[in-house]
Amino acid sequence: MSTEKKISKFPNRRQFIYGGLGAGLGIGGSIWAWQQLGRSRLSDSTVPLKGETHLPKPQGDPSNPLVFLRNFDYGTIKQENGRTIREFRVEARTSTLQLNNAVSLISWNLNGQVPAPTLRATEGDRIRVIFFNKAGHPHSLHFHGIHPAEMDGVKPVRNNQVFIYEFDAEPYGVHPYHCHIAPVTRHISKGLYGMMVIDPPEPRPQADEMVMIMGGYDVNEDHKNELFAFNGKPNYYMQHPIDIKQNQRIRLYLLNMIEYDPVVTFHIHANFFQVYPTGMTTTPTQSSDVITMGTAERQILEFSYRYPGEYMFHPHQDAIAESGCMGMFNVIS
Ligand SMILES: [Cu+2]
Repeated sequence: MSTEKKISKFPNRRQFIYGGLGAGLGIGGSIWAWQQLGRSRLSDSTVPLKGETHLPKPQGDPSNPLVFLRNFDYGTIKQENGRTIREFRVEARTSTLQLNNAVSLISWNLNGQVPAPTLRATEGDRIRVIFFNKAGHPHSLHFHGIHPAEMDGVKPVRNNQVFIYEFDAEPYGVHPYHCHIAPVTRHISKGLYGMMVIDPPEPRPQADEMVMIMGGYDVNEDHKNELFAFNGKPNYYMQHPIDIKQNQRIRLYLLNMIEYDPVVTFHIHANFFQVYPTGMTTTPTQSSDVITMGTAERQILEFSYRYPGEYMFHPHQDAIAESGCMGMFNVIS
């Protein structure tokens, strides 16, 4: 099929973004105006209380980006031969993902959610991931980290088969995991990716912790992304700003899983963050308000907001931001 024919059949990036909203609203130039439409806030912000070491688990559907944001799966803890085992159960599925009012996508996912659950352990634990492929065709799970070749997750797990990935949680840091079946671009951009957080043996100081994973969607299968998102849903955090508290330390586990576009930045408004590269340090190495990340690169960023109000965050590739990778912090006094 010729490229021209494909283009004429499918809406362009701008049409994807504005989707069902655009048609009825006569959008001219202001992205701001429509972002106000349908805006609502969920009241499930989870901020640590003084003296609290373990945050309550956010309630609700983890495919809701506001729930996903602060939802960490610590697995089922078992003791075997004096070691702590963290056992995770995940299931590959194929299901429809509604990206906006007009656009949906057949996603390949874990447990029905894009991104996949955020797995969390402490360095030195043993991680056991029981992977059941019910997606209809072969997938795998490839974890970044240090492990033997047979646990590297590049071999296909066929439909209706189970594979158990087991390895030591090392090194501490923020690591992606994803399907590694060719073409990997397609398997990742359709949703089979997530984050694994490995905490250092000495825990990091208390903070309001959140996960943000940047992803892209090649909706018309032209090997380019038409839509982008933080945590799966384009523009979700513009329509549902993330409540945070004034002067509260935010710890952001940030991962870039955008295929096709090799590099993005991440920028926060009206503030600076401290950078812990790959999450592999316990002291920051630099401060900035913008950081550059290739695909699969990740960082821990820490910051707090001095003044109440609403502040955008987004890649500073503004075409990507304007195609769904945009969000807002709502700082509450
Ligand atoms: Cu796959």
